[in-house]
Order: sequence, then C-alpha cells, then structure tokens
Amino acid sequence: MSAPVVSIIMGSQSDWATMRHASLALETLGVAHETRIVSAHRTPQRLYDFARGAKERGIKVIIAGAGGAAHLPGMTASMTPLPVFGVPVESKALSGQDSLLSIVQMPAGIPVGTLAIGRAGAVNAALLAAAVLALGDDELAKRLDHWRESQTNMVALSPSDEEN
Ligand code: RP5
Repeated sequence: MSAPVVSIIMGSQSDWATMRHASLALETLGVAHETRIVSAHRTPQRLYDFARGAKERGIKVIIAGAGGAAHLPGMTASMTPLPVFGVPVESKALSGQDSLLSIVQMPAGIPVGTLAIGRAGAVNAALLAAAVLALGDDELAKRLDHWRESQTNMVALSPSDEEN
C-alpha cells in the first residue's frame, strides 16, 4: 500500500461507526489513507502533533469527524494549511445538530468544509477529498467518473416493493 494522502481523524472510537464509511469510500476509489483517533479535548497534544506534522508526512487532505461540541475539525484547520473537511457525527443528545453547528460556524479566516450529519457526510467527505486529489491525478479522476457512472446506473426507473 502506498503512503497515505488522506487522513481520516475522529474524536473518539465511538465515531468510527460513522467515519468507517469515509474509509470504505476511499478504499473503493483506491485512495491511500490512514485512520486515527485524535481528540481535541482528551488528547490535545496528539492533535497538535498530528496537525502540525500532517503536511510534512505527505497528507494532502484531512477528513475530521466529531460529535457534540465538535471542535476537532476547526482546531485541526487552525494548525495546518491542508484542506479540512468536517463530518458532524450524530450525537445522542441533539441528533448531531450540535456537531453540525459547531463545525459549520467557523468564523471567517479558518475554513472547514462541512458535510452532512452522519454517514452521508462521511461518504461525501471522502468523495470530495478524492475530487480534490483527482485534479492532479488523471487515473483517480477516471475512477471517480466510473464510480459516479455506476451510481447512476444503479438507479431503477420505477420503484419496487422490495426494501432497500
Ligand atoms: C466527541 O465526543 C467525539 O467526537 C464523539 O463524537 C463524542 C462522544 O465521545 P465518547 O464519549 O463516545 O468517547 O469528542
């Protein structure tokens, strides 16, 4: 496996059920990536070391998932020039609305590209990361086109009684 170009980080083991969908999508597209637990409040030094070192290690895009008072994506973005995509993880108390607002409402100056709450956001973060990388990688661009084509082909013309 080649060196990772995307890093998927998450605030807790409990975020993996959501963030694994980003990993699966990148795997399908053949994008080398790593997965790490990095908590902004439980492991602040790990966060600092990760964010400061990511670019030098060859990472090109960071996907950061967190729930609740979700400061991981914003804190990460503040310490690296790399693009950061934030995935709001669905929280128990507020169904992820807290996560969404924490991540999306970055004050001007430090951007975090914010995706939808939960699995959809995790998958789309991976697709966005792949699209960014595809700008400089024709083979990946072809794989991404193919992925989208397959998705289109899977949509039936009429609905059936069978459950999805
Ligand atoms: C955040 O707190 C994590 O991103 C997670 O979504 C949430 C709950 O974490 P756990 O208490 O399950 O470890 O830091």
